[in-house]
Amino acid sequence: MDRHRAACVLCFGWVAVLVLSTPAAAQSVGRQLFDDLNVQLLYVALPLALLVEVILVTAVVRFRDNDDPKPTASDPTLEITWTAATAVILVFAGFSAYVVLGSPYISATADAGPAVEGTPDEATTVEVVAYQWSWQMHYPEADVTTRALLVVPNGTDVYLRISSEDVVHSLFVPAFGLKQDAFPGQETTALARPTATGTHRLYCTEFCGEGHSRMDGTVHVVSPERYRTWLDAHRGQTNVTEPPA
Ligand SMILES: [Cu+2]
Repeated sequence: MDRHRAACVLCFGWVAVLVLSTPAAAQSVGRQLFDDLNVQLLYVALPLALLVEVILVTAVVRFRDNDDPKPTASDPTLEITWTAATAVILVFAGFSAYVVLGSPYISATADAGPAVEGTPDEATTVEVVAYQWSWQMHYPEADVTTRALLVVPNGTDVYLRISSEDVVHSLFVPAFGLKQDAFPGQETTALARPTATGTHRLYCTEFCGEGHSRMDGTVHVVSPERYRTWLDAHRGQTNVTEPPA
């Protein structure tokens, strides 16, 4: 009966972990990569954790009144098995992570450039300047400058060129799984490809002074048509805070 109950608890725990670990729907290609990796690693980690717990509990229960413990005997087969199994698991975890880290949507570098070089219409470039304590986004193609407002077209590569005017800041858009530091006098880059329209928050995630907690903003993912209309409506303007209609 006790064994039955333990099995029930284990099954329930398994389901609870799976349900609780299911993240909100990803809003960008990069975030989807992170979420998928998380699930893959979870499927490996969960059975392992359960196996270890079962062995532990079994050993504790079964040998709780053992007055005559025997020294551990060598068992080459068992040792080779667990070493090989561990190696396979580590290679799997390393390979999965490497594939994700190699994606330009996770680690865009200066040379990654707009992902679709030569076809600028398909990549939106936004120059993001962080300062104490807000964000300035500049859209070079229409000379639009916004304050704490990032408007991006859905389904398009958005190439961010990030820098800072004063101290170190960091741009964080959780819905995109995007986080990139902003340094004074140096440019960092990030690439995002939104996969759904919607409104999200962006934050500074590097403590940068007394106004740090106010250093947030909004991200509007809109259809390419609405994006175009919004951009044209504000051509040449600065300090735009009005989101697309
Ligand atoms: Cu900051």
